[in-house]
Amino acid sequence: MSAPHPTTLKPYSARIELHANPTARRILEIMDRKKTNLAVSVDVTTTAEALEVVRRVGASVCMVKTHCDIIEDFTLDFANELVKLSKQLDFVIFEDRKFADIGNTVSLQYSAGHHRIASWSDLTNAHSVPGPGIIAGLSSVGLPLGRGLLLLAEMSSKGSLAVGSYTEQTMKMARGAGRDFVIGFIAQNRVDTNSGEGEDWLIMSPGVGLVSIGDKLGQQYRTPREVVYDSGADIIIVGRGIYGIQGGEQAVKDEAERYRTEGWKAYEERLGRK
Ligand code: S5P
Repeated sequence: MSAPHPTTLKPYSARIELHANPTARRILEIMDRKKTNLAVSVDVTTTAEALEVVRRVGASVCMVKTHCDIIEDFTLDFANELVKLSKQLDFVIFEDRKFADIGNTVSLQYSAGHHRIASWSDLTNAHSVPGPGIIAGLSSVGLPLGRGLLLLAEMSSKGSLAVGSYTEQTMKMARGAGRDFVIGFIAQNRVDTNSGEGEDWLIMSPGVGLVSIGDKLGQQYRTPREVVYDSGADIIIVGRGIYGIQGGEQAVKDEAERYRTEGWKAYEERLGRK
């Protein structure tokens, strides 16, 4: 086993001061305050269902992840309600938009259109494939609003091309852009190798499940412990494992707590490696 990445030995609370970006600071503050490294992905197709899931899981999470383009009755009133809940229940909103175009186009996709993502989402993400202009375009909209950006350095799906030198180049692109807007990565591993003193990135990993090992469409799952302890990720992102559980309202709430407990236990265990 190689030595653990130094960032994984620091408590979330000690990493707050290493970030200037307000969204990154808020995420770490919430994680520390609520003792949770769980993000729930609310991949349902109506606003009523989405708000219901958020109300059930809100107390257990540091973040709620959305795909606003799958919600058939999306309105800005819904977004405002989500923002209200994010304040009441203390979590950050992450619109998983996976931008992937030239800077000018993504700046419009982020600020305008039906969804006006930048107006309500604290965090969003982008593929690195178009080059650094994508960061500049999104930053021109998001930075003045205090928003944050993650780059997709790796993916959880089988056969992903985001591996090896693609992942390395993505990391380099983030470093080149600076940490005022890019705050971390969607990745399966601690891709921030050779970090300098005070250089801190948030690693968020989807593809997390306690029961299932995958789906029929290439998704691959690992347990919270594998993700947080073995691979050193900071946040686990869970979708169907929580909102898809059978058994009604209480079951969803209980399952979120179960993932929160597992994720936190793995984090405490990794701190003990010192
Ligand atoms: O590599 C990735 C990146 C993301 S953001 N793999 C993923 O699965 N995701 C997202 O995480 C995906 O779009 C979905 O919203 C969530 C995983 O959902 P689950 O139901 O499989 O847990």
